[in-house]
Amino acid sequence: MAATLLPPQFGIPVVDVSDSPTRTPVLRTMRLLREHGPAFVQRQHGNDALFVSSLDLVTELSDEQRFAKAIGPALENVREFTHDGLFTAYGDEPNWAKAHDILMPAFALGSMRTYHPVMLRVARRLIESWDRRCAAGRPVDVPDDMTRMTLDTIGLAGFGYDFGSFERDEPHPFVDALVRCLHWSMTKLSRDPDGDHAQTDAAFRADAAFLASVVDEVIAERTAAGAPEGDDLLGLMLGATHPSDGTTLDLANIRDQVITFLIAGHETTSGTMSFALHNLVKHPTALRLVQREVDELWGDQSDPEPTFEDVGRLQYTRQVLNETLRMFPPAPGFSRQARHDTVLGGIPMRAGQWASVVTPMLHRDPVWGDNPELFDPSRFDPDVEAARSPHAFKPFGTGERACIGRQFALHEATMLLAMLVHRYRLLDHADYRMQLKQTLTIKPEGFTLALARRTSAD
Ligand code: MNH
Repeated sequence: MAATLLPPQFGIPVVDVSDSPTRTPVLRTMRLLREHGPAFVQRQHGNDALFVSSLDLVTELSDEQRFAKAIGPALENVREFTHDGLFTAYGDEPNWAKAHDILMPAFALGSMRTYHPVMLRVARRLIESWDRRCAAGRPVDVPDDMTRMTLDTIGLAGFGYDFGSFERDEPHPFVDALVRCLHWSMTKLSRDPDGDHAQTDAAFRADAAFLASVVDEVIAERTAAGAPEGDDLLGLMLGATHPSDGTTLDLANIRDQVITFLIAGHETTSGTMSFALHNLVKHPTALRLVQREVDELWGDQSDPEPTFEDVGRLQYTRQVLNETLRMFPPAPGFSRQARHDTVLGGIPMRAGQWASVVTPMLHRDPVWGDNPELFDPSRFDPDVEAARSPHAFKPFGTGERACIGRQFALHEATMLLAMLVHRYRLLDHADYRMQLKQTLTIKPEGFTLALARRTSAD
């Protein structure tokens, strides 16, 4: 059934979607914003959510004096299995500031130097696996392999734990359980409140318990090895004291942080890589430009050894990733709540009331010009970017609760994308048509590529 338009509140359209279930809520919200935007209230089984998309409204919401991160209904559900871990902690929960202060140094740009060798090692696992596929003339499943790569990377770089995903035919069971937990968090939002959900909830609790058990194994492996030191995330969590009060994180919170980082550290980066490869195979001119950039660095070496500094030189490759994050932000929204009674673009808001930014629509605001559906990495030429409002591009959220792992993700993705483009001809053998899969984050479902090794003539 179609969504029902109700009388507006404060001039804002109200749309009831209770009777129009969908597997991709973000596409429905995008469609409703195109029709009724830049702000509308979506009502579902009596619960209202204010969605916004314009640069003006997002600029207001980004004002940290007036607004703060909100744990909206979707994150409340994720909180069921990550509690007060960094991503789902309320701003005033003591563990947020504590963990933030302890872990920040691990995410400064300089720390990427430490992670670089591990990221390279995992990138090579992916390449070995793709070489075998390539030799066998079999296509690769892009999102599955990107998930293998990013999970192994955060496991090894953050926690010294090897998921060994490329030695498995199926995804690591952690990934399956995680995807089901995220799916539960999303579908719980549109549930019929009168239905019986006992079985679904029991299955969710079993999955959440399994995630916790994997994490306990990760921690046990480290503590069994003796002194829990080390300058990776887990070492910091177990050993580092808070810079001002000298306390450490407690074990229950460490478990929540590890789950948080294993999730946040791989789902979105994997989606970014998959969408980026999609954009490149669909846009040969951009692909050529990436090839030119990597060839300038690595020539026709068959196994280049990308250095930390090389990754910083991959300016155009980075622009391809930014443009990909504009069109397909894998975390397609975030929520903000009023710190005190205020007015948002004419909409009165009470203290604590929240609004959700629909990032893919912000990224199609008129500030992006007349052809927002056009993939065009030159939008991120440094001078073009400098002339644009910083609030027009928010794939990593905003303010003090913005993504802590941004540099980590971009270093990992830039290096891998460059290595893949350098090594392979990417063949869109199935003429892939974009089919979004949403679990909370989004990915291109069923995207496969055929591969051939590049020769110097390509
Ligand atoms: Mn990440 C917060 C997107 C990669 C760890 N991340 C956020 C937010 C967005 C986001 C959006 C803010 C959500 C909100 O306001 O409610 N993250 C991304 C994207 C990528 C990404 C698009 C990849 C591309 N994130 C990573 C990686 C890590 C990570 C990699 C860890 C290694 N992210 C986090 C954590 C938070 C976060 C932790 C919560 C930070 C906080 O609230 O203090």
